[in-house]
Amino acid sequence: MTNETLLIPNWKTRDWCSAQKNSLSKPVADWLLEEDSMTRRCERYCHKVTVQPLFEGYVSASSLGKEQSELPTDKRYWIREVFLFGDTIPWIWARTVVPEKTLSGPEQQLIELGDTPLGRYLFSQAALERDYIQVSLQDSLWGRRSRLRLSGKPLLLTEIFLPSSPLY
Ligand code: VNL
Ligand code: VNL
Repeated sequence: MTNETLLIPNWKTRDWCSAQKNSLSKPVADWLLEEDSMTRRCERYCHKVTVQPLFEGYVSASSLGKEQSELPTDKRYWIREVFLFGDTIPWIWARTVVPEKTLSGPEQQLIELGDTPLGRYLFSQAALERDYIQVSLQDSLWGRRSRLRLSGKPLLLTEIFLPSSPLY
């Protein structure tokens, strides 16, 4: 694996629009509009999915990108950024933004994921809902952004599909 393939895609300046099925080709829609766990989906295309955390920690509202308008105002936000690998190949760069107020009760586990894929936690939760999914195409890379709720409390997920991912 070369360093080049591990470049973090540009996410801060991306424009997002609501996902309209008819504006996406079938295979792209099939990936971007996946409603079940992306981790589980990736597992169908390789032997082993692993996540490599790049950053986990709190930031203030001022260091969020355009994400701020998608989430309630809070004092701090928990950020998790990872590369998801299919076997040895980086497939997805993913960023999760969790307002501190969301981290009450069982949701406190979100800050203890380490190298456990987020989906393993999220999709074991009965109280998971999705508000919306948005998509984006920039620098030839597809991305999607979802606002989810756990027990009614919001979090924002961004996933950018890297050139070697099976989406392409
Ligand atoms: C979603 C799907 C989120 C699969 C995931 O988080 C996932 C989603 C990791 O419904 O947006 O693995
Ligand atoms: C993670 C893994 C996040 C797979 C993802 O989307 C994802 C994670 C936000 O472990 O943080 O698709």
